[in-house]
Amino acid sequence: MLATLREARHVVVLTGAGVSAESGVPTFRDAQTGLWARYDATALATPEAFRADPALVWGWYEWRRAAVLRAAPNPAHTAIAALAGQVPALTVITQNVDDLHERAGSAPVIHLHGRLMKPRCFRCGTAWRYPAGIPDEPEGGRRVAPPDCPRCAGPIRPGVVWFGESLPADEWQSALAAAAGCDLMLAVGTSALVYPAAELPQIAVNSGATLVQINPQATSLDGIAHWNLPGAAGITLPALLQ
Ligand code: BV8
Repeated sequence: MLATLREARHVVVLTGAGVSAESGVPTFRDAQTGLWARYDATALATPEAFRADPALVWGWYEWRRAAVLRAAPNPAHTAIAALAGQVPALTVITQNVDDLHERAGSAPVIHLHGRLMKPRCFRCGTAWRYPAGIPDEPEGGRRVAPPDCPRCAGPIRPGVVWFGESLPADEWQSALAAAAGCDLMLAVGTSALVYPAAELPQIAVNSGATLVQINPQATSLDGIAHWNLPGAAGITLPALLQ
């Protein structure tokens, strides 16, 4: 496999929530904690949920934002950032909404599902900025009313792509092109359950690329990956890429 890595002209790294797990950021499908244990994350990450109870959804995102602000990039993020200097072309595609790839030095990063740190108005789309500091974690189940948009008084929403919302067209087209044009894809820490992102590994394999999966659990990618490395990303990736 290392030979493949050394010979690769264009490497794509596709990450999911598992790449941030060792940074202490909860994954989407691990048991949620506290208040959130009662909720299915996919039920909270929708525009309908936000319309129905904006304070509940905003509170959940404030809890997650606090976790991201308290987190630091882990060795997986660092190894991915270092890869940029080791291969002719590297494309980092993430399903995650945190900024840990950027804080580890990866740039640019294709964020298929938006960015937590880029809030905007739910009604008029005006960009908004979080106040400085780390929010109190409404772990105890406190609802937190979202701020009002300074322009139209609509509610501010997280800058993420919710279920039922389309992916940003430019990001998706760039991800498709990279998957179809790479000769090696590392799929790191994703359950490959969310579409259309979950289509990217198959697109890469169909285009002749080698697919390497890094995940301690089995996923639907096991059947198409050329290499399944059943380990934690923060341990497996540095060992693989050193
Ligand atoms: C859309 C932002 C058009 C919010 C997220 C087919 C085609 C198109 C759409 C669909 C389709 N089938 C179904 C759909 C609808 C839907 C969908 O996919 N539903 C799922 C539930 C079946 N898709 C959509 O709605 C998408 N929109 O297609 O637009 C459209 C428009 C209208 C109507 C229809 C279609 C939008 C999807 C984006 C949703 N937003 N995030 C937020 O973050 O709050 S997705 C969310 O799930 C996160 O981004 C997360 O990253 C992502 C995927 O999950 P994973 O990253 O894989 O995380 P997960 O917890 O599942 O797994 C973690 C993995 O890590 C595990 O395997 C674990 O073993 C592993 N792990 C743990 N620790 C480690 C580790 N690995 C390595 N090291 C470790 N230490």
